[in-house]
Amino acid sequence: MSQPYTITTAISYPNGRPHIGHAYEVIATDAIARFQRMMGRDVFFQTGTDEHGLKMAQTARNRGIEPRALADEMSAYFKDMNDRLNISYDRFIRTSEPDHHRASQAIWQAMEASGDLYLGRYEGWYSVRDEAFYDEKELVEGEGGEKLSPQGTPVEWTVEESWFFRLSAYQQKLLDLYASQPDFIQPDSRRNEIMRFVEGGLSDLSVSRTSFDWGVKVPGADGHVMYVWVDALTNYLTGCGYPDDAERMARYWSDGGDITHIIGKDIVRFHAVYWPAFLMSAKLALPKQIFGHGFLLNRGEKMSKSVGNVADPMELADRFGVDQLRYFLLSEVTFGNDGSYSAEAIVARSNSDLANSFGNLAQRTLSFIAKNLEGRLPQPAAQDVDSELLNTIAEAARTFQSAMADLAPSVAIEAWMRAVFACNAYIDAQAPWALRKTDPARMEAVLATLYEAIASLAIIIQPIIPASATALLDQMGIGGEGRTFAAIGTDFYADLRATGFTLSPPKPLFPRLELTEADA
Ligand code: ME8
Repeated sequence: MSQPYTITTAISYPNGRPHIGHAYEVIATDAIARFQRMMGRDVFFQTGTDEHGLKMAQTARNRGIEPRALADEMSAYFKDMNDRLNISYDRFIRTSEPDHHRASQAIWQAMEASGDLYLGRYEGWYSVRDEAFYDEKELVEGEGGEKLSPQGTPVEWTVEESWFFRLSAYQQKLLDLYASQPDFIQPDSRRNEIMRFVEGGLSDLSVSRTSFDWGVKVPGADGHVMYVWVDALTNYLTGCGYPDDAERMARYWSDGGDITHIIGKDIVRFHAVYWPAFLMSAKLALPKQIFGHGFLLNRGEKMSKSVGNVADPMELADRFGVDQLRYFLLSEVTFGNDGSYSAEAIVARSNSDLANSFGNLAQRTLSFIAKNLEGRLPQPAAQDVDSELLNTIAEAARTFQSAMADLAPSVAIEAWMRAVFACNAYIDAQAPWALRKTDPARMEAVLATLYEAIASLAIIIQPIIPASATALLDQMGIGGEGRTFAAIGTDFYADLRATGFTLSPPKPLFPRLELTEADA
């Protein structure tokens, strides 16, 4: 059986509609999941919505509706966004689902059995916006002298009876984990931040609330609901079958398993400190890696509702195309760093790479074959220049694979783009249209090289622009079993030539995008 690979996004708060930051995270994770499936892995990819907590309860109250109604309404937008963006999730989890409540109560009981939970009284600062507790020493001063969280959000003084998790007992175990598994937190800048935080000492964590009831009930403690992050983090286990499906757990959540959490930089502390501590306490396997990606900025500015510069990913997809948006986000932003988006940048990137370079290469080659060979597929008769081009593409395929395995999609795309350029240089140098009269046999060999080259480029780029790559491979007659990295560099369309497949005049894949006044 193929090797399992578990990958997740953060689950989003459905207190409003999804924004482009949410879209970015699922698109990046989807590209990695699709890539791993191409590598033959048995992928479990989960995303979803984080529906409990004070933030949801307050937003619902302000709208005069029940939290569940808010969650139902907004979660649907997140699911629709995923489907529209061609996200190949295996499960879209909602933390209000019964199996998730069951998993959260089970991990609670496991932590209790380890002696790590005790009843006490919380007195301290809480940020509803971040759903986070902060130590006095972490707070910063706002412009009006008010206290703010390190993320710049308002904090309120909170006093209530609460269960506590003995986080302080895990300081050394966490430091040992970071030392023995240097890739546990990536990129390195995030790892250093977390190590400094843990070295500074850990206070026990308040893990239940009594002032509201929108959450998972604490087993055996009437009036207490779990702190939203306890249940939120547990979503990863729920999808892997915890606590009832031992077989599924053994596959997707076991010691030494390949488990990756893709999250944004603002929530690395929850994933890299609290989460492994909870798992150690409950005697469960740890993930292999926490990757904290950067933030997307609107023309370099932080997005905020009050500024009114929060982009709706569905609008961008409708306006520019799903694959254009996916390609832009993954090529433009180095994964791990912050990045900026604007209509101009999306249009420029899509036109230069997809329309003018790759699309045009495919379009002019395939129309030429359809017209001049009456759709018959060209017969290879390779010369050195032809093999050189195909070697360049095979090399790009290898670079693409290692970059994707390292969670570096922009590096992978760059390698692909260099191969596209090499093809365009080849077509200009070989000028098949000029050979039509002078040397038809050589013309055919050149077209055969290009056919293989273009199909290979389409195969490579599938995880990034799945719909367009599929459409191109369909037009070219390359079947599902030929769409693997292993096929690249072999004469994988020999069978297709033998079947007498006829190529129809190709449909353009990437229209040239234009800016309108509305984009300014
Ligand atoms: O944090 N650019 O939910 P969330 C890129 N429910 N990524 C961004 C972003 C931006 N401008 N803004 C937010 C939560 N994100 C919790 C997670 S996981 C067990 C619970 C990312 O809706 C953010 O970093 O506030 C996070 O990874 C994800 O979007 C959901 O954010």
